[in-house]
Amino acid sequence: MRLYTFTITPNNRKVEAFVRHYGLPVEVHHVSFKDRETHTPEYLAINPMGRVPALVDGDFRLWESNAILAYLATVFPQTRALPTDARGRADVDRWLHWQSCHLTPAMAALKAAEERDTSTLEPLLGILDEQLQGREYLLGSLTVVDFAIAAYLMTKLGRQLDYSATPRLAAWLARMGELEGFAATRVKGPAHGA
Ligand SMILES: N[C@@H](CCC(=O)N[C@@H](CS)C(=O)NCC(=O)O)C(=O)O
Repeated sequence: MRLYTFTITPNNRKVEAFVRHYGLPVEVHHVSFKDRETHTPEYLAINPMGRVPALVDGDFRLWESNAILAYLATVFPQTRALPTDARGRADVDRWLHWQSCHLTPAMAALKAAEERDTSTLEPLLGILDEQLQGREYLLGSLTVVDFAIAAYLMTKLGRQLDYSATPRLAAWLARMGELEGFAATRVKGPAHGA
């Protein structure tokens, strides 16, 4: 199994951190954007979007970071990072879609904005804080959802946010940062992805 990745962006880091946290037997290949590796015919045959991350497992090629997380957690059930009952799985899907459809666009808009208007993002942080009431991780025990969401809040922008009104979220984020996978994928300096 081979993972094509570029650690410093959150969609890549979430998968790479997952692989490293559980010590999964996945070969991690860091692509070279400088060499336009993701636009070669060979890579476009893996991911026609020309983006990372992408996973190759035999003749199976998978792209979209959250789909990759769910696949890895399914193929390696010892991770116990993906509930198998219908409601548990739906709960995971809910939060993975929420990250893609709400958290990521809100953070992208904030990054693009000239003014630092956090009014769209703040309620989302509040929802996460509420979800963490009485829970160590977002769904109770550690799941793919924690990796998907924490990777965004660990970006340069995420680290600059004010978490004083969301102490449970701040504590969870600190716990996530200490996990082996996120510690191993920490990138220092201004290149840290957004
Ligand atoms: N929704 C996709 C986003 C993938 C994506 O946009 N990857 C970016 C890095 S985070 C990329 O490869 N950018 C390079 C490019 O657009 O050429 C996912 O979650 O995997």
